[in-house]
Amino acid sequence: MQNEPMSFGDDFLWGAATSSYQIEGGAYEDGKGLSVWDVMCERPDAILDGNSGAVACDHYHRYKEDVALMSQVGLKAYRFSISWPRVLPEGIGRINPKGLEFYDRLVDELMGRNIRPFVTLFHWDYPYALYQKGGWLNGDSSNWFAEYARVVVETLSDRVSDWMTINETQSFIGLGHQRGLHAPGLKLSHKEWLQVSHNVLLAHGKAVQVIRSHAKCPARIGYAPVGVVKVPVTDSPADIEAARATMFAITEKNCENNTWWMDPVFLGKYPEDGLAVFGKDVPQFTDEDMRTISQPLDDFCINIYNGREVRAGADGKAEKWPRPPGYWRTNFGWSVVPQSLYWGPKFFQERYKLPVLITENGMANVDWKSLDGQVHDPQRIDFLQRYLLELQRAVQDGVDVRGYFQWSFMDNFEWADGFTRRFGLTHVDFETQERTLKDSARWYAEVIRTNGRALHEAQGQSIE
Ligand code: IFM
Repeated sequence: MQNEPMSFGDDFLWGAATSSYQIEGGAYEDGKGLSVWDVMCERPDAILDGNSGAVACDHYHRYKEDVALMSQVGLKAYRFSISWPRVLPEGIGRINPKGLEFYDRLVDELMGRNIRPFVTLFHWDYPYALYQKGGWLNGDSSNWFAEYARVVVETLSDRVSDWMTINETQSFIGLGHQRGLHAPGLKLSHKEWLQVSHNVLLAHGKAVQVIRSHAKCPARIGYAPVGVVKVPVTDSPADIEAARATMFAITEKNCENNTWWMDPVFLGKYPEDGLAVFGKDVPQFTDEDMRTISQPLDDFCINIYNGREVRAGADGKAEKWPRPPGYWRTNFGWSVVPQSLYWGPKFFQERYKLPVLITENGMANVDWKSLDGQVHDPQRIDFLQRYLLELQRAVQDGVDVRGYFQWSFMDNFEWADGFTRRFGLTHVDFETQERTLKDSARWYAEVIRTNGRALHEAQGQSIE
């Protein structure tokens, strides 16, 4: 008799994620202030299809229906973010009670359906009023974030115990402050965006201090950077070492690395190679700054979508594996590398030694409603199945993975790509706001119901 494959822990958190600007809409309602994304979307040519998140999925008004769908899928956890300018229209100072009430109701609705809320404080919709004061370049920006964190924590922490400070530092700084593609659309010099990165890391640390000191129930806190994952082409020790070494190296003057964003937070210091590569552009910092940034965290939260295959070259040095023509990619052009959910968690846990939560993973697909009224998305099912089997392999090999949040619970506003990229388990008709659970949502429901055992079946057949 075959042994049953080892399953995820009984308390494994099967979840899905969204973010405020991408789904809420209600951009000009109930006293919300402007965010940098509201303003960015006004710029001609900033958004691929010319749309904005002003209405998005209208979740601000339809959250009950959405939470009911989450319950139908059987989600155990739901990760969402708070819109800073909805809560503090000018970013600091005056509180908007109606904004806070929305999140209050959302949390109650989730808890009423036994779905554990995971709150992200910042997923990119920065208050425009603060941007006008210099935004993340301003020396006070970390204190502004701490003030905002305190307002949210005081309101929600009697029920919420899971917090993430900031989502994908690399993306909103790289795309928004270095390359000008995302809000606020800046193309800063290396010196300036590195100053932004330091201020953001300080903001993270100060928010952790605020959560620890103000939370009404015991808090678990994380921070959700992008995982820039390297996977070895074979299981040879040389290829594995090549992947590990490149995953934790900084060789280029850009945001696309792990350690500049993680070592300060988890190890209390900037990486030596990064200090050398960025050289004179590195901002001035003190020991006190590093102590603030490296507040102890409970979970290693990480967003992983893909990876890059690496091998040990003939001279022993790591090199990229040349991909064959026609390598598989999603509708966003992102490569499909399921092993990233094995090697990513494994390498990160080796280095940072915390339980792992996969806080985003998923794919953009070409999904529409078929004549039968259903949304058939076999590619997404295949993608998720392959990735989750790799995650399970990591668990089997002893990596302490506690949860997985699919991105995204529903189709939404994909930033500069507007509504052209559908990442959801739930199809949203953006004209009528009709929601339809996709085939992948039903499949995921079965994975959740069986705590992962359904991953081992393909079209009714065992794939063991
Ligand atoms: O939609 C984004 C999300 O806001 C951050 N992580 C990647 C997703 C897909 O691009």
